[in-house]
Amino acid sequence: MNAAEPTIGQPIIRLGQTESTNDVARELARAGVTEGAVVVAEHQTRGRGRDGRTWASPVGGLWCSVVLRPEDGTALGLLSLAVGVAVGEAVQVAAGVETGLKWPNDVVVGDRKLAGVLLETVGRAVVAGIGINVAVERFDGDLARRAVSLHTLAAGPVTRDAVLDALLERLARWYGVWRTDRSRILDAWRPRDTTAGRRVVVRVAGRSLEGIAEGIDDDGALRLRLPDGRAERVLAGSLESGVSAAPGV
Ligand code: BT5
Repeated sequence: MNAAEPTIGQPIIRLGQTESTNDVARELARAGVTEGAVVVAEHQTRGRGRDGRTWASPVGGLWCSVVLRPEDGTALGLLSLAVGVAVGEAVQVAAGVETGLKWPNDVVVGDRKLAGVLLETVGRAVVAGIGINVAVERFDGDLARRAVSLHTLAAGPVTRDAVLDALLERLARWYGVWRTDRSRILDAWRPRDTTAGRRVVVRVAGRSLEGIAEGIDDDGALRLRLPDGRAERVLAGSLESGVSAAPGV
């Protein structure tokens, strides 16, 4: 660790079952817990994604939330990209598995989702919720073909603690980068981008936009080329799955 890096992982609060580690971390943040506090649960009964979506959180996954207290509350879009990069690197360090990123911060292997990130603000604090399918034995419904668990990809055994250790170390590093030199986040994110050049459908504020993804802007917004040739910048939204290669790509 160097001087620019904050400490992430003190304290670590370990729970058996809880509704959502983000809710517990939000309460702790409101109560004044120090930056770097982490909540981890074995199982969440109401795990959530963005925009009220459900996050399946059975035993075997790493479900955790980290309290951050950034001095500067702007550029949270880039912070969320930085967390995605940290998750990808942690998975590589702990399990030797290469991952890609799907804007804004799904961590994917091929077209399957391995991990997700949910950033929420609580006053001036930020709670970064991270879900990684480490050893999830079974996914129900749609997820059976859209999600993937690390234990099926890694060459050897992978434990939740090994992934957590690597994650906290990588988060400290990338949070430090976010505080000091944001352009490096873009340099790390862009080579992992799995959607650049592909035809995508983006859900944004209740409507669907279709176009060709053209990577991300310097502030982390998605650049989309619409069918009529116009360029659109999408600051917050989500890519629907089922992206396909664009003609000629
Ligand atoms: C996310 O939302 O990807 C953010 C997920 C954050 C989960 C963590 S776990 C710890 C902390 N506590 C919480 O309550 N949440 C955080 P979003 O981009 O909206 O993606 C949600 C979509 O991912 C769902 O609609 C499903 O299609 C898919 N999904 C749900 N559970 C999944 C799983 N376990 N693995 C892969 N995909 C999943």
